[in-house]
Amino acid sequence: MGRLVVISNRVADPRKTAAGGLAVALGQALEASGGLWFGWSGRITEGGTPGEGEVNRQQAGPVQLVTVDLCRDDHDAYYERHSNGVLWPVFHYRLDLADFDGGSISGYRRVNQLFALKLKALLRPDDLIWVHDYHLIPLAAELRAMGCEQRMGFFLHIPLPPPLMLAALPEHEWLMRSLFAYDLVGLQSEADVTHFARYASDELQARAEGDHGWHAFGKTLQVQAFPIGIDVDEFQALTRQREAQDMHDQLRREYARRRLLVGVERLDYSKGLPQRLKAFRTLLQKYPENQGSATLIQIASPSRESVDAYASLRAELESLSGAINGEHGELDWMPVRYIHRNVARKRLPGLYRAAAVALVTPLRDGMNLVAKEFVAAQDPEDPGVLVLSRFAGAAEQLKEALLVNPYDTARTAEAIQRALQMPLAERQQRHQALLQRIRTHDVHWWRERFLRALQATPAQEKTV
Ligand code: ADQ
Repeated sequence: MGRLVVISNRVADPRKTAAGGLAVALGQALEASGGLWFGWSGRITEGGTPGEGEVNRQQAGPVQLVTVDLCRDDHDAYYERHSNGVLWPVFHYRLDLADFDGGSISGYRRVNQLFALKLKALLRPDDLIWVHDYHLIPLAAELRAMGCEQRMGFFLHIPLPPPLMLAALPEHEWLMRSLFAYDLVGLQSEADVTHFARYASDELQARAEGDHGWHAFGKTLQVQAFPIGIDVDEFQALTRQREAQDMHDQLRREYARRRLLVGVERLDYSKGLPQRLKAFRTLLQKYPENQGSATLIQIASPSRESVDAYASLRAELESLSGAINGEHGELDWMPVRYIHRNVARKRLPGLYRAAAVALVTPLRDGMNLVAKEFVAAQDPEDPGVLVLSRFAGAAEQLKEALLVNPYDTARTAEAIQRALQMPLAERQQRHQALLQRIRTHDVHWWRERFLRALQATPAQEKTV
């Protein structure tokens, strides 16, 4: 294999312990090939010139980290207004939250061009290029326009919506056509692949070719589902470490006679947090045996706070959790512990393992790694139960979870009650099956399968 070049909006140093499973998994692949990781530095320069940015280089073992600073205008237009203000909501089926007027296709394109220009100077002819996520969809098209002929693959971490919804984007044809500059496009689920197929044939008049190919604009693009996984071994090792054990023991002591439920995510409207709190409130109302016992620890770390929809979601959650505690709380017990902060990655497995039930109930999610981490962290002798939204990509794989429609408050509450009451033998059985699935389809399987498929794409004319 040639050198691997990974491009993503943010670049992580794979050697840092705080790095998540994905950074570690990509880091390993980069290390093996002496690779390059390229992206935004996270720095915003005030008063810089749009379309220009300083390049920073750092060596992390055998991996070269190269990042570009963005000026304030570029950052706001590309990252905040277009990627997070328009693409994120539309791809998550939330047309009502997309700020179409605030979007900036020109800023989005300008930064992709800037990245392409800076990256091109570093590329070798036999590099294998792997671009990540919705911020960088047109990157390959920009590189091709500059004459780059390397094999290029793209992985979309978020869902791909149905054609009708995609067409809400004013530039949907341009955006989807730009995917054909890649050799391989990876999506999270079969549902996403179906959406691509319908869009490609109906809107782009693409013709199916072979098992996964789509022919249009004089070239063939391979499109396949590569459901992302976690590093199960790494996560289980984390579960055995002191920080996680201390967290677990402390919670088990504190909740010795109570039942613990847990939710962990970034505070994001795609994660279904208000709906989850409402289902939890219904659980307390409808099944009074949970009064004084069932406690929901909801961690929602700050995210994208400058986008309006996130600020109002935060206010809604604060008011809902306050209302539930006001209605149901007792002098010595509060039903909701809502925490608007990050939890150290090393403590997370302890929190998962102490919980009887995990509530992973997004309204829409590309995959959802928290669901898989929860399964990995359980004690197989006495495992907790996963309540999972059918709208998470993970639901295609994790069939043994209790699948719910998070918009259906009463039935979600019913499923939570069922989870709380599930007999040990059933919990063990379900957990064993789930663990098997996340083990077989872990992050290494995902990465290797993608890279093998990318290398196997047919050589062809590279311009689009
Ligand atoms: P996210 O939307 O960020 O990822 P997710 O898949 O759940 O969602 O991954 C989040 C990661 O961050 C997990 O490893 C989790 O442990 C950690 N995390 C989340 N909240 C945290 C908190 N409050 N404190 C500490 N750690 C926290 C996007 C897509 C997903 C897709 C992933 C990977 O939206 O659908 O699964 O990319 O492709």
